[in-house]
Amino acid sequence: MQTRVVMLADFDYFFAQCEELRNPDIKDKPIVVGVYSGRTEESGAVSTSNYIARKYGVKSGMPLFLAKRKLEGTEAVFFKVDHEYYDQISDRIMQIFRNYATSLEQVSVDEAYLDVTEQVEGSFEKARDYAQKIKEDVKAQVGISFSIGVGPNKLVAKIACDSQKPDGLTIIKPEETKAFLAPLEVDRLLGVGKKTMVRMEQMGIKTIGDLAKYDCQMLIEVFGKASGIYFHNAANAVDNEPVVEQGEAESISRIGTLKQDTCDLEFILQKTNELTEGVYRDLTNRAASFKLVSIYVVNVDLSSKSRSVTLEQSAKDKETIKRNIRMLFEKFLAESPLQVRRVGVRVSVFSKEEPRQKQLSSFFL
Ligand code: TTP
Ligand code: CA
Repeated sequence: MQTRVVMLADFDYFFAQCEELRNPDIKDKPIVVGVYSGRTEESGAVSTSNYIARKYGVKSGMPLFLAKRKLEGTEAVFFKVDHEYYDQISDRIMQIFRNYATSLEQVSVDEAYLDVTEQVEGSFEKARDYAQKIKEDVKAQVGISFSIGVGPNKLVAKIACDSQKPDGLTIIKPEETKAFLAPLEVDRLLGVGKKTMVRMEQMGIKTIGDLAKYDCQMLIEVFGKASGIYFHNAANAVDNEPVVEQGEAESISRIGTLKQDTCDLEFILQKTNELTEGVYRDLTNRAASFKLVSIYVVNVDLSSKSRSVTLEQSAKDKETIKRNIRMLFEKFLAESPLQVRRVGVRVSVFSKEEPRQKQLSSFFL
């Protein structure tokens, strides 16, 4: 197989940078973007903050009152999340990326993989200038900075990107991958959570280098076949996952109208559980698995919104759909004051049995 050149672009302190973009005069102040739960003026959590606020110890997920306390005496500015605006900025950047890549895989609102092998003729030397050009183009057209990691596959590109932020550009050539990964702790690998990390530590595995040397058969015995092989390959920087356009996934969805307009989570979930049954029936008929779960909401004022979550590993079961739908609605209701009229459930499907098809219909039609 030809050596690939894969990039991961990850926008810097994204929501907060978007706020800086439309309020340039506050660029030098700490900026916090939060989700306000609405219970009291102060209740809610930090979505993200700019790097100035991070210096004071502000972190994503932290309660807002704590962030306020840490920033006391500064000229900190607080914003409420505005997903619609961030999505627009994100879409504009993704469109620019399309001009630079053979395939583009958007993994979240602020992250995308680009396969640029052809464009740089497989050369990691050329990739540096190329990445720089993409950064400059986006900066000039949209005004947003981001970090880029470049590697021979998605796994290395992602860890390279994380290693230097903000405005980073980290290139790991194929011959450097193992030495680059070796000293890092195992939890830098996707799929190694707290529990796995503890288990590995008991086995004497602390770094990715330790894991790379560990007997693959033993890993299979402890973690099962799929995970054992995955950990072994990942630690050895082996990852053949292609950069796949999200649009190539076909989706299964159901939409329905609630008996009454509401903001009540459990009432909404009764409806989405019904809809999930239909989605699940189609899913099993096609023997398909999914990696993306989405909700669709039509509010009383007829405005519509959607929210999605990408799973770390593809799934096939109903419970995973329900659990993620609940999580998405919990988040959504905490952010949106409007009553809900119609709701939809969607999974994006990757079918093993059939060849991938282009998306057949637009969202929820
Ligand atoms: P991240 O890429 O994790 O963070 P970031 O872009 O703010 O900062 P950086 O990449 O420079 O470290 O997340 C992307 C966006 O997702 C972020 O701007 C806000 C949102 N987000 C949340 O809403 N809650 C969270 O807990 C996290 C981690 C992110
Ligand atoms: Ca980011």
